[in-house]
Amino acid sequence: MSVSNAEVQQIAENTDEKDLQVIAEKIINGQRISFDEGVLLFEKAPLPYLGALANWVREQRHGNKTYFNRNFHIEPTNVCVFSCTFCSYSRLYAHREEGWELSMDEMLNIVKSYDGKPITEVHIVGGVHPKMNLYFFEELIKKIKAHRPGLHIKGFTAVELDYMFRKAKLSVEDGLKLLHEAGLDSLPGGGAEIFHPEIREQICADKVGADGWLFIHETAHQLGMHTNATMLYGHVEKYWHRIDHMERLRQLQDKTGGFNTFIPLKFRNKDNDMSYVPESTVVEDMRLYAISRLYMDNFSHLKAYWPMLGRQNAQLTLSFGVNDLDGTIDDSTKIYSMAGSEEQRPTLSTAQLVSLIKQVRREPVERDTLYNEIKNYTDVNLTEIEMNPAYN
Ligand code: V47
Ligand code: SF4
Repeated sequence: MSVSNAEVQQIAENTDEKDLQVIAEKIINGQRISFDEGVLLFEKAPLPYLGALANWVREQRHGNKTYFNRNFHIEPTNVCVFSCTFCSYSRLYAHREEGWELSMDEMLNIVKSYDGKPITEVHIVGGVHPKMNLYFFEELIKKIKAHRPGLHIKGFTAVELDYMFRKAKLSVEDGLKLLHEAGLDSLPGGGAEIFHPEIREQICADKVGADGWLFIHETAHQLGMHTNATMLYGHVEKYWHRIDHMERLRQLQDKTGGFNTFIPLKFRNKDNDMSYVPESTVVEDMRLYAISRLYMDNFSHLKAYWPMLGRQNAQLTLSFGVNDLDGTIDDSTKIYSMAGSEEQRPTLSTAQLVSLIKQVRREPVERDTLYNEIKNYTDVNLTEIEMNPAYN
């Protein structure tokens, strides 16, 4: 699996295209590639070239280590005041009887159902419900922390937060402080989609724009919270929109260093207003992951969200720059199954996730949300994991 410096050098020299040679040299010498070079990679670079370079960078940083965590999701509601055209999941407030809304107790019961299990994170994300306000979620966070203080709460996209703060007439800083003090530990990366207004107008015209999204994340970083960043790709955007998106994130990361991981999300086209748009091919997906690894040089981690890609494609990404496969999750995640993802019941046991990683000769390492290592499973055999309650 490992690619040596000499082999990468050879790939760079074997390329007929002079500009691709220059880019490869830059990457090997640890220099940053430019906006135009990023676009050129999308336009011209062959898959083996991208794979070799991205894999080399990944192995320089992380060797064979492939991270995962143990988490579960709470989706408080799919009722949403917004109407993103790619979304298969939400129901407008006017049709809320078709959607779901969990009560405080129902959400706490989900948390309690994991009592005694070695889960380290809860990921809370959902639609933007006009009646579930900032103070409702403040109370939820406090109750979760009171029940299980050690559980890391990663919750609420910048879209949900922007709406809650505006409705409560609080500044971003005051709103974030309130939730942080209640026990919110970090922010997930959702709602970023594609930052450029030309695309946002077509796919999510009515929700917070790029500047608002970036400002919320910057403010969270200033308050000492870590956050993630996503990019919804493979629909109506052009290559340069993708690089524009990555460039804005790269600049903010230079400024704050507060992003944990970059998560490209493949657009799935089932049952939404963009069903006429064909989905990207696996080759395009792998090229995208590799270019993300090469362009986002100040993001330590690149995550493939396996429920979206499917297990086998997620395994493939581990040769195209990815070093994280998200978590074991559970079967309550509806955002992707409703959009037509490979995984109708996205749940993997620890043994299954470890086995996926081992099958492609990588080292499975359980981490917490902030990438502190919890356990390296390289030398643990699968039967031991299946039989030992401490792992499950
Ligand atoms: O912002 C919605 C995406 C995101 C579709 O931070 C779709 O660890 C594809 O951000 N096809 C929310 N994607 C989920 C999210 C996330 C997921 C996993 C991990 C983390 C993290 C964050 O889901 C939305 C949107 O970009 N999404 N509909 C669709 N049809
Ligand atoms: Fe609402 Fe999020 Fe769906 Fe947009 S993507 S409609 S904000 S749930």
